[in-house]
Amino acid sequence: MFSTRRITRRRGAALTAVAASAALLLTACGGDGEEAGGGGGGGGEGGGEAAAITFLPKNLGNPYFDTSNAGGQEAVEELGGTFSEVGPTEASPTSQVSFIETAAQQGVDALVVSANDPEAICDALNEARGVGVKVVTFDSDTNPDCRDLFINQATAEGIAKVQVDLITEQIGDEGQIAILSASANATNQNAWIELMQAELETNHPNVELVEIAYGDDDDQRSFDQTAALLQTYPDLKGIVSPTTVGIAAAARYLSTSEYQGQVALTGLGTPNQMREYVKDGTVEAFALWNPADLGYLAAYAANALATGEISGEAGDTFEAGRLGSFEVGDDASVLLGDPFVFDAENIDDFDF
Ligand code: RAM
Repeated sequence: MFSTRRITRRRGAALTAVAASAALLLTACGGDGEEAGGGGGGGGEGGGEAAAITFLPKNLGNPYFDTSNAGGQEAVEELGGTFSEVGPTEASPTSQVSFIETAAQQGVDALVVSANDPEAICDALNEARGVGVKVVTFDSDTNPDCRDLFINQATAEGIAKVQVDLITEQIGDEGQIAILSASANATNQNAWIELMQAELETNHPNVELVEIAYGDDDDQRSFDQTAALLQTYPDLKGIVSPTTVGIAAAARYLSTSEYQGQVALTGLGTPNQMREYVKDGTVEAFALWNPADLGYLAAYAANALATGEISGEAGDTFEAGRLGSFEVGDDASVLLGDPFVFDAENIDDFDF
């Protein structure tokens, strides 16, 4: 039905187990405070010692990043390294700069960052690199010259296509749709939106994209933007939200409104946040990858860079624990896999 891979039950069970153990780790380590520990020195001098690795998500308080960072922590602990997580409360372009500077001062071996803006954190990242910190972006990239590697969750084309396939199928391939995105500068959402627009123009001439709204990966703002879209466009047939924060807030709004079941909603969500809205008929199907695997892979890549096992050149290969072996592609990026589609039939197989 969709070009993307559906996850098998077995894979589902494995994902559930991973997410459960990741959640336990997060709880055991005190979760996601504003400042979660220091990091500081140690390995990463080419001698094969495990590294001190700091994760820096777009913002704190987002279950997606709680899960990806728990995957990162799982990997760092397997490697015998030191894991830290820090981050801003707001997903704004420069809100991560001070955290990058602090991590560099502390002498961490590697930073794993999801960028709120492709350019705004580049100077800080390059200064950190100048004092020996390896920089891995994951989830949302910077410009390639500000980092050593990008860990990509799935191809941008694949992520765009699955969302267009889902929404066009759900609205009968005609009518008005809107996009509810994250922050206006987010590298990942902007790349996906550009490709979604191209796919709509080429293959869905009767579907009209009337607006791209921004909820800034903030729950209340995303909720308010959903209300505004529905009020402004009385003929709206669907909303695509390529952000886990946006789709959950939009689903919450729709589920108790007159639009439930009338206006379709899809995009990228976590099964745990979307389960009740799939069960109550607000949402038919949505997509994502496994954020825990993404964080886990990013941590293994960061460790391989920091210990000198790889330099980030195309063709470099490294082992990533339970995920197996990966190869660096041409643009210094590493690909996790394909997006998954979640619906009423499979959503209970997942716990993240
Ligand atoms: C939100 C963030 C993240 C994105 C997911 C799909 O959690 O914007 O960057 O990858 O949604």
